[in-house]
Parts: sequence; structure tokens; C-alpha cells
Amino acid sequence: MRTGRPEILLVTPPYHSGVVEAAGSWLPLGLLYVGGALQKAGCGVALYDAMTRFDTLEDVRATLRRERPAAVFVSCITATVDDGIEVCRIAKEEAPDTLTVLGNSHPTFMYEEVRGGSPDVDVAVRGEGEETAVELVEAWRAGADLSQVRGIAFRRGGQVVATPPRPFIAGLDSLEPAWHLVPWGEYTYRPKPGSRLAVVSSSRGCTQHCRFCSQRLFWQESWRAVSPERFVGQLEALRERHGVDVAMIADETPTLDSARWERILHLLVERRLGVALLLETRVNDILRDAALLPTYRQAGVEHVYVGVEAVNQSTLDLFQKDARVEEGKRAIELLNAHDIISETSFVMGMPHETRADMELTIELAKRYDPDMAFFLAITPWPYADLYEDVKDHIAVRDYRKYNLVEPIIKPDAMTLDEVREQLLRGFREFYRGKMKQFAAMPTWKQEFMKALMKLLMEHSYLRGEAAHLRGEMPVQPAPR
Ligand code: B12
Repeated sequence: MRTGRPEILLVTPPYHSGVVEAAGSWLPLGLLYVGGALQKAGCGVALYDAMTRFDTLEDVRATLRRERPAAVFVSCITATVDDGIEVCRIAKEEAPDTLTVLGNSHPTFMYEEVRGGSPDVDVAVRGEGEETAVELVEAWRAGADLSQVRGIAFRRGGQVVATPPRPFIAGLDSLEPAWHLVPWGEYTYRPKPGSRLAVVSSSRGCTQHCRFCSQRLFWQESWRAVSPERFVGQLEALRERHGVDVAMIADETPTLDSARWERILHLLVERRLGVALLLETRVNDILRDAALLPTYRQAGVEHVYVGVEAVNQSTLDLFQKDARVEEGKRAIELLNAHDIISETSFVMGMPHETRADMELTIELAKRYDPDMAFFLAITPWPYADLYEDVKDHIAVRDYRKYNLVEPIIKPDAMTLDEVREQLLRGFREFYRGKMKQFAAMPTWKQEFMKALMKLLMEHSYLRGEAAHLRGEMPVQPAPR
């Protein structure tokens, strides 16, 4: 982190779920967008990525004491909100006049809880952050009435005041993250030793209707895109100026507009950037693009996550997932056939699910045959549609556990420990099968898979599973 006294310090909560952190260190793109807008408006900004540095709350305190920022801007999803509030508490303890601001999905929806429940958070920013952050800082500097700033919540006279929502930013091309604040040497994609990893955004929004997710609600079913020229230009600049050679596209659905996506791919092929791309998209878009998949590969797309989420049609219907089981399977086959790493996840642990259902999911996951599969615990974000359906089955209220790893919902016929056991069994069985397929994979994929699995087994919450996978211990079939 840069030293010197920043007016505004952008901070990630020092939270770890022990999953994705094993594979890489991921820069906080949302905060960098906010930082870019604040800098453009003339504010002094610095970045403190406590999460990536694996700092403790005591390290956070030492940093705040040293940096003495006038304002602390923290990004929080549900799992990280308690640690985000802790950062604000420490900031207030160190200097009571520090302005403390929380943004991202949890404060967007739960601003009453956040703002009403914690005296240490001055403002919750609701929704897209760039314009709101700039107006907020201007009003705060001027000592003006914050109720003029759209898209925030703050406390006045013991009441939480929520200002009207702010419309979405019209032209995404005008936004530029504060890339120069990033200590690039700290961001790497571990399966590729020596690589430099960026997180980038080519569009914002989600039009899917999954009841368990928060993104559709956050973006209010809208979708806006950066132009192909601007997006590819940004990647090119990251390659040239900062040596980025792997980039994760943060979008929910970068492929939604097929003409735009095709243009992006063609520009990438033309410019031969040498940047490997990791992305997430919809099953249906992969099916639509079957003939275009060789171009994906030429453009640098190496890894695609598709959300099939659940393998039995009744569960898919319950989630209102707009994809049929067979389509998910076909999308994975296509990715595999085009030498792209395919990844998907299977969400388990709904109230009606039984051990037998979960065993079926694990079996079907093997039949789907993605290169990588994650078995996740269904997690009811308190603002997602799913919450109402499952609220009577919520057994865990600690937000730090809302990370898709720890079971939160107790199914009628299972204990939480039994759900956890099935999730781990899913990993164990799936990856044991995968290891047997290594020899048939192209060399690069084989190397990648070995490196990634080693990282997951040694550095993620799956650590304890390594011994089972190596076959050192007999794996007991789960008792019925
Ligand atoms: C990149 C990413 C990560 C990175 C995070 C890097 C980082 N430090 O930010 C990594 C890979 C580490 C990660 C980890 C996890 N993630 Co994640 N991640 C994403 C992803 C794919 C993109 C986020 C992004 O960059 N978006 C682009 C930017 C521009 O948008 P944005 O973040 O929303 O930011 C805007 C606004 O929210 C706002 N804003 C954001 N922060 C702030 C702060 C302030 C002060 C202000 C004013 C405004 C503001 O302004 C920004 C610009 O407009 C999203 C899904 C998605 N497509 O968004 C999931 C997502 C955010 N992750 C999620 C989850 C659950 C996790 C994990 C718990 C998963 C796990 N089991 O490991 C962990 C938590 C680990 C941790 N320590 O945080 C969920 C959160 C669900 C929820 N509502 O709580 C999401 C939505 C995925 C999903 N569909 O469920 N993740």
C-alpha cells in the first residue's frame, strides 16, 4: 500500500472463506471503480486490500493508525459484513471523526440493519458506487445535508434515513478503475506460477431469475455493457502497463449480447494480447456459441464457469433456473471438446433434500463431467427471494458463515453435519474420478488441473480431504 496521508482509504475486510483464495489473489474491482471516480473528482485515494494480504484486525488497526485517512470506504458482501463493520469500529477508535462508509451487496439491501445496528458505520451506499461516492464526499467535505445524496442510508436523530435510489450510470465506457493504486506484484493466479492476475468488467447486470442469488436484485434485472473497443483496449493497457497475463471477467453474463461478444472475441484474436481469460456465463450462451468456441479459445478464453447449480429438474425448477439439465450437460461437453476448462457448481441442502437426493446429485455431477465441480451449501442471503421460502429452516445466523461452504439451512431429514459430510463427499468422489481421467487430457489442462487441485487440497477448506483423495485412507461409503 502507498504511504502518505490519503484522504480516502479503500479497504477490503480481512475475511477468508478458504475457497477461492486458494486459487489466486483477486483485486477488489468494485472498490477500484469507486476509487477511480473519486480520484477523477480530485480526492486523494489509496487502497488497502487487507483480505489479500491476509492481515488481521490488529494489522488493520496498525495501518489505520499509520495512514490516518479522513474517510474509510469498505466493500462488504454478506459473509464479510461483520469484519467490514469491525474495520469501521477500529477506524472510529483510532480517530472518531473518520467518515466510515460501507458499500456492495449487503449494505445495499440491509442498510437498516447495518446503519441502525452499528454506531461505527456513518453511511451505507446502496447500489452502484461511483457517482454516489463522489457526491457523498463532496457533501461531507462541504458539511452539507447528506439527504441530498441519492443512493445512501445514514442516521439522523436516532432514525435511519434512506435517500431515493440512484439511477444506474448511463455510459459504462466513461468509467476507469484506479489501476495505478494496485500493487500488481501481489495479484497472481496460483495455478500459473509467476502470472499476474487482474479482475476486469465488461458489463454489469443480470437478467436471470435465480431465487437464491442476489445479483439480479442488485442490478434490478438490467444489463449494461462496455463497448468492445473500450473493453479490449483496457485489457491491452493492463497487459502493456502492468504485465497482466491472466484476467477474470467479473461479469454475471459477459456473453449476453451475442454481436457484442463476438466483436470482443474478434478484437482479442486480432490483437493477440497474450492474456488468458477466465469467465462465467450461462449454459444457453455456450449452446448458442457452439460454432464460435474455437474463437473463444483463440481469443484466450481458458476457463469457463457455467452455473448448472442443481442437477435434478425439480430442484432446478424450484430455483427457477432457466436451463434444463440436458442443456447444462451439453454445454460442459462443448467446453471440454474445445479444450477449455469447464467448471460448474452444485448447490445442495434445500429443506426438502435428503441424503439420497444429495447422493444422486453427486452421481449426476460425475456424469456431467466438468473439469472442476464445486459442491456448495445453499445460502439464504437475507434479501434474496429464496429467503422467504426457507426462513423456517435457517439454523445459522452468523453472517461470517454465509460463504457457500458452511451449511446454513437444516433440511427436514438431515443434520447440518450430515449436509457438510455430503458436500465433502461430493468433492472427494468427484475429484477421485477426475484424477483417473488426467492421462486423457491435453498436457496443458493436465498441468493446470494438477496445480489447481494441489492448491485446493493444501490451501483451501478442503485440506483435510487430501488424504482421502490420495487414497491413504479408505473412503467409507456414507451410511444410509
Ligand atoms: C470477483 C469476485 C470475488 C473475488 C473478490 C475480490 C474482492 N476483494 O473484491 C473473490 C474471488 C476473492 C471472491 C470471493 C468470494 N465471493 Co465473490 N464474487 C466476485 C464476483 C464474480 C465479481 C465481483 C466484482 O468485482 N464485480 C464488479 C464490480 C464493478 O461490481 P461490484 O463489486 O458490485 O461493485 C460495485 C458496487 O457494488 C459498489 N461497491 C462495491 N463495494 C463498494 C464499497 C464502497 C465503499 C462503495 C461506496 C461502493 C461499493 O460500487 C461498485 C461499482 O459500481 C461476484 C459476482 C458478480 N458477478 O458480481 C462474486 C460475489 C460477490 N461473491 C460472492 C461470494 C459468496 C463470495 C465468497 C463468500 C465465495 C466463497 N465461498 O469463497 C468469497 C468471499 C471471500 C472474501 N474474502 O471476500 C457472492 C456474494 C453474494 C452475497 N450477496 O453475499 C457473489 C455476488 C457471487 C454470487 N453470485 O453469489 N469473490
